[in-house]
Amino acid sequence: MTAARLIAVAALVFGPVAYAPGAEKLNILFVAVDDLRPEFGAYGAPYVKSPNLDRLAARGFTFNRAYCQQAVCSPSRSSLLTGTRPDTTKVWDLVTHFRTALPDVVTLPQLFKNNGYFVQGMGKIYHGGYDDPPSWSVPWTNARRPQYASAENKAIVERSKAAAATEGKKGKALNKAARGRAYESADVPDNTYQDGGIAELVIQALRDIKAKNQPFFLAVGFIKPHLPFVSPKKYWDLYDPKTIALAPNPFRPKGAPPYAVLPGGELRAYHDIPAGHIPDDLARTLKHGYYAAISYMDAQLGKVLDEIDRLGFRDNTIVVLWGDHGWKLGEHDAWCKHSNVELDTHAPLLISVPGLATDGRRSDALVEFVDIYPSLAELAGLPLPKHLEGTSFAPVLREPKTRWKSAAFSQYPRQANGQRLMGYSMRTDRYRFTRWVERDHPDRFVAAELYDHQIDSQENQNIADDPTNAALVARLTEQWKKGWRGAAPSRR
Ligand SMILES: [Ca+2]
Repeated sequence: MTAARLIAVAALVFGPVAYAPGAEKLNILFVAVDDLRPEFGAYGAPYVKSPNLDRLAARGFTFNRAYCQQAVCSPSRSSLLTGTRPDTTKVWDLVTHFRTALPDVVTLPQLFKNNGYFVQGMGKIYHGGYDDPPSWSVPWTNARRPQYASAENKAIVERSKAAAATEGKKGKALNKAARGRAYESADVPDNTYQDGGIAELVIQALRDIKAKNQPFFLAVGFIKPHLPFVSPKKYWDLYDPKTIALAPNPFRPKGAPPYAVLPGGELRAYHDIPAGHIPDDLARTLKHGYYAAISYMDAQLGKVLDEIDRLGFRDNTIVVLWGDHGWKLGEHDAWCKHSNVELDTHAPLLISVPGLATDGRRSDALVEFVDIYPSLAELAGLPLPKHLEGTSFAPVLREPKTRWKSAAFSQYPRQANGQRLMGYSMRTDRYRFTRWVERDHPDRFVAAELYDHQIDSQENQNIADDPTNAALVARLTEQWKKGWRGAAPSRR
């Protein structure tokens, strides 16, 4: 009997063969979720129905305090996928490709491809139309679906498109103006919308991969709960709108510069959304739609996890899931992302690793999305490229209370008072400390924000200018100047 046969027989008799380092390459299922903030079951919010995210957390590991490097799609994703920070990718907006500044960078999927993996991407991985062909073994694919299913929204889109055309808008500008409502509940099957189509593509891809007998890295990008909050009615029906609580702090952080938090222009691009304060009834409908969109995406994730189990991949596949940044649902009288506040920079990160006893464990360690690249590489036993700017969090998975990073860093650019600014934000165990500087002269200080999470977890009161905090601000400024390099854990 051959060794392979012996193992197969042993597997039949004793159950799945446990992963032993070096014996077999671990597969990676890499799941990106667009605009998912850490408000669902696994993050202590049981009123959001997320049985499959919670299932992943129960079999894996939950990072309570993971931070994106810039709270908007492309900058966050470009940073995560290259393992470098926005000041290195030079991607601070939605129109720049990271290959402009980093033409030869080896991305995370590309590293796996270069090391003998079959690497495939589907759905929203890189932002919008900015694909990266060197990342994949086969061309990236997507499930194209109409954005809306309801006759009402389709009619609104047609009307706004016609109006925009008479204003002389063309091409991208025309498409941008053709928006329906910010939400939709339609009695339609899951695969009417894109994420249902993605789940079908992924299931087929996993079956095809099963036949290849090659380790795989499969990147899956779900686009909900990104705006518009469209999902089948059955997911809306999981919630009673009367029980949906509105944000407890509908005001801007007191004492913060006016540009620190903006009202959320992205939401206002949708039909019938007022420019100023969102009335309570509409706010409740929007939150209802956001939660329903999470539940819809969650059900698609469940189909993928079921297929992983059915095909016998569970015991040799790392599953990692991240939301690309946080979101404000009326907190600070604001909506969407696009800032340095905790609600925008704090994002979900779940991972299950065969062979590590991660089941249901969690950690308060400060980790950054730039750490995901070196972590997956280390867990799969691949060599770490030299260009990386994060630290593998594998030691935290082994020991959740391990002494870890002293801070996590995010940033956000702003145009204010005719000046180009960059806010560099540092989250320590207790504080969020942000310094706004001139973008073209980072040594020129403009303003500071300081929030004490021990007494102000919602960041409602900027205490940077309080004279009694002068020594604290001086100490945090010193730490801030050392930046991410100064915050790295010492690894034995
Ligand atoms: Ca996003």
